[in-house]
Amino acid sequence: MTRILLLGGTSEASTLAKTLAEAGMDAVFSYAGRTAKPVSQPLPTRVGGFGGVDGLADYLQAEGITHVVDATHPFAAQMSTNAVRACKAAGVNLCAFERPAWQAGEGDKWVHTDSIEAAVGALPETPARVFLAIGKQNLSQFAAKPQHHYLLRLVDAPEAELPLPHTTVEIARGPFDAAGDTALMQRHGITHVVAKNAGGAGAAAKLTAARTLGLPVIMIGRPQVPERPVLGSVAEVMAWLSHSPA
Ligand code: 3Y8
Ligand code: NAP
Repeated sequence: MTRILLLGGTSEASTLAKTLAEAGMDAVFSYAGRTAKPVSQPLPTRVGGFGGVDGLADYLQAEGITHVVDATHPFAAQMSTNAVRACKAAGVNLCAFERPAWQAGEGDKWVHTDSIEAAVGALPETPARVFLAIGKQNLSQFAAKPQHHYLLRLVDAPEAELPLPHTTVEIARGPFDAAGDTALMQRHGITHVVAKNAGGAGAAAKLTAARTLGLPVIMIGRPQVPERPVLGSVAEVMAWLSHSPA
């Protein structure tokens, strides 16, 4: 009997959750608990970490999970790594449901970097006005360049003091649209955009806005995760679920 654990937190996961619910499949949706009020899902939902690889392997066993779909974000590398290890240990089927990385197009001015630290290094020395649309988990690295004014877009208002001296905080949960991001970046006189190569539509608005405004984008490449089957559409995931052994 197929029982699915859907590791969520992205628009792809939400789309898949809807299809699984409509198909009446036995599935559990999982959030990390990173935001105060995550979007509700049409599936039974659990929130919070599993307790590392062993915690996840125990969960899979205890819940009789037969299939794990890792639809977390390409930058949720720890979760994805744990899922590979735990599913191997528990003998449970695993696939990733992931959107392709963005590619620079006509008129894009991208500077490719392979880490948050390299993105900090790619910022100029002379003071600039930087749209830092990478959430709140990696802000402290940018304290190495305090001379810039940072526009921060966060899902929840920060509890602790921010590690940067000159900031404007915008509280918003995507998905975002290009017109809104263009107006936002003009209003704040943005000169540089920093983005993670998330892929997908939900975070792409700022790239379209940067192209419109002729601004450079410092693009952070995806972290490495261990090999596992990667599918690119809901239809492929549904086919995988019906063809792989329960
Ligand atoms: C908690 C669930 C859905 C999912 C929507 C997508 C789209 C909107 C765009 C910008 C970039 C960023 C950030 C972003 C986007 C979607 C998707 C996506 C980027 C929620 C959500 C959770 C999170 C966690 C949050 C991180 C942060 C990253 C903000 C819900 C809204 C910057 C990633 O405050 C924090 O601690 C935020 C943490 C991880 C990255 C970071 O390192 O800070 N996402 N985002 C999930 C959980 O608990 O398991 O609250 O409803 C989901 C979404 N965020 O169902 O429609 O699919 O990508 N999320 C990035 O791309 O760089 C914003 O502002 O332009
Ligand atoms: P991460 O760094 O890869 O994971 C850190 C730990 O958080 C994991 O080891 C796990 O804890 C827990 N965790 C992560 N995702 C989980 C999930 N879906 N369900 C249960 N536990 C989870 O993850 P992250 O980058 O902080 O991402 C956290 C959540 O935000 C994920 O749902 C992800 O899809 C979503 N998100 C992240 C980004 C991003 O830029 N990173 C963007 C959009 C959405 P244990 O080890 O205790 O199991």
